[in-house]
Amino acid sequence: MTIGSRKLPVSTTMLAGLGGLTLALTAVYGACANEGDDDPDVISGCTLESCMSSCLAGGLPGGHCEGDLCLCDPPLPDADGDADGDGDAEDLPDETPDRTDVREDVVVDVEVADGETTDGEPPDGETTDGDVVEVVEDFVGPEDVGPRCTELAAAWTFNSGASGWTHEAVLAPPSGSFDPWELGTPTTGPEACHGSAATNLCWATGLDAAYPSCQRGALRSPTRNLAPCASSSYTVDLVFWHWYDFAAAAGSLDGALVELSGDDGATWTAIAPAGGWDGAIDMDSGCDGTLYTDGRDGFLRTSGRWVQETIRVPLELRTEESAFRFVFGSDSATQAAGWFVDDVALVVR
Ligand SMILES: [Ca+2]
Ligand SMILES: [Ca+2]
Repeated sequence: MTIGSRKLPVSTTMLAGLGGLTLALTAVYGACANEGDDDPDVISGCTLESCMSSCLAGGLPGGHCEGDLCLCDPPLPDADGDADGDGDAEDLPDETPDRTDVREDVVVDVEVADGETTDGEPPDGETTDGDVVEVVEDFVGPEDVGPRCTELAAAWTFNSGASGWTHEAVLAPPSGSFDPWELGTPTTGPEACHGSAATNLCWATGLDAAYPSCQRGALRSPTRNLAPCASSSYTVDLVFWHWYDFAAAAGSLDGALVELSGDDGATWTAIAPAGGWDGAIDMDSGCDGTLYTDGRDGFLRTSGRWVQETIRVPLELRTEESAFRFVFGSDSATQAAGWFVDDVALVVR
C-alpha cells in the first residue's frame, strides 16, 4: 500500500510537544541551566543527590557531578525514535496517547494514490481514485499505561534515613549476630560519607570499628517496578559510590559483591560492575555455617578512596519486582575497616 502524502493538522498538543522537546534539549547541558543558557551549571558542592534531583525534576533521566558541574543525561528517544515519549514515530500523530499527551481523535487528510486505499477497502460510497479522502482514525484510549521507564530513575543519599532499605544476615546460623550493616556517619574507614552534604549518612559494615568476624550481611534495596524498562531500547544502570577495606591474606580474603533480583528477592544473581570484580573471595573455614560470598567473585582488598561503580541491570531482571543488594562476608581471621556505601542511584537511558 502506498499513500501518496499525508497532511497532518498541527494541533495544540503537537505544538506543546515541540515546546517540551526544545526545553528538554536545552536542559541536556545542565538541568539547572537558566533558560537559553547552554553552559553547564555550577552547583557549588555538587552532589549526586542535588544533581539527580535537579535532572529528574527537569524530566531528564539522570545526571552526575563533574567537580562542581551538574551534568544531566540527555533525554531518551523512545524505541522508535519518538521525541515526545508516547511510543509513536516522531512525525506521525499520536496513536497511543499517554498521560501527558491526551488528545481527541485526530482528523488526518490522506491523499490516496490511484487505485489504492488507506486500509485496503474504499470507504463506503466513495472512490479513492485521485480523491482526497477524509479519514477519521479510530484511536484507542487514552488509558493509564502506568509509569514509563524514564520515570523510574531513582537516587538514594540516605541522608534522611534508610529510605526503605533493609538488611539481614544471609544463610546464617540461627544464633549469633552476622549482620553488621548500620546507617550513620563513620568515624572509621573513610571517616565520612560520600559527598559534602551537611548531614550526611551512609551505610557501613561498622561505623566506629572494624567489622566483626564471620559476617554475612546483605543490605537490600526496596523492591522496584522496572517492568516498563524491559526493552532493549533502554539501559538501566545501578550506580553507587563505595569505599572498602577488606582484610586480605593468603587463604583469608574477605570480600563483598552486589546481586540483583527480578523476583522480589526469591533468587539473586551477581552482576559484575563495569570495571569487573577484583577477584574471587576466599575465606577460611573457621566460621559456623555457610559464608554466602565465599568462593564468589567480588570486591577485594581496598579501594583506597570513594569510588563509583556502575552495574548494568540485565533485561531479564527488569521486572515488576526488581531489587538489588550489597552482600558482605568476613571469615574468622583478620578483620579490617569494611564496606561503606552511599549515593546509590538507578540511572535510566
Ligand atoms: Ca549520604
Ligand atoms: Ca577476615
